[in-house]
Amino acid sequence: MKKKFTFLTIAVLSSFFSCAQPFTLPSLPYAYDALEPYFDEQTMTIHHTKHHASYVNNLNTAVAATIALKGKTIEEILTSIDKYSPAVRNNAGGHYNHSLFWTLLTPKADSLPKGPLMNEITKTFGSFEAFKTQFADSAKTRFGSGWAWLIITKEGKLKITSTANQDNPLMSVVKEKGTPILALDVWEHAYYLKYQNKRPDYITAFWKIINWTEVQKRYQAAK
Ligand code: MN3
Repeated sequence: MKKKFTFLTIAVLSSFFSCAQPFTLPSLPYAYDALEPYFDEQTMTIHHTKHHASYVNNLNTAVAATIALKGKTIEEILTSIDKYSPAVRNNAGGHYNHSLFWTLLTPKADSLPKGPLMNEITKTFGSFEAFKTQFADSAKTRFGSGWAWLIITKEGKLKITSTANQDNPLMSVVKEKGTPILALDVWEHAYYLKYQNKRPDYITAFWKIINWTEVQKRYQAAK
């Protein structure tokens, strides 16, 4: 009886582990329509259940086919991304960037950051308005698809950057590296249904739904 139980346990566990996918699509921390009227329900639904989901699926497929990727965390993959294929770069980036992006949005947004982060933004950029302008310019001028970032450099300084495609500031291949604490997706799939060609209007809407509590938390953790 005991032997049979052990055998069964091993069989169940091994089938579980052989099917288990290393990366999974995280749930959104709010409903698909919660960010209306700034980010619309249809865009949020497609963005999460189709775009983000396919980065996760493609990343899992790439991991299954690459021995060197087995057991690696997303951060470990990104910081040595130069060792892997373009498929890993695009999909590991896509998964990390979107997982972060969702947590930086909220229907209950404060209009301004508070405390040490606000002080540091003012010190670095002159004023919150100046920071906003510089971040928005970075998002507007990213040609084609990509992301705008607020990062903390290894010297502990705030810096605004942007990257192409699904690259991000953790990747070994990007010029301006750091820990991202704020991110904006400027791929057309993020705004086209509601804003069409008007990327600046989408960027204006973004300021209304930033989760500054989360940005502040990431700032404190990275310092
Ligand atoms: Mn996207």
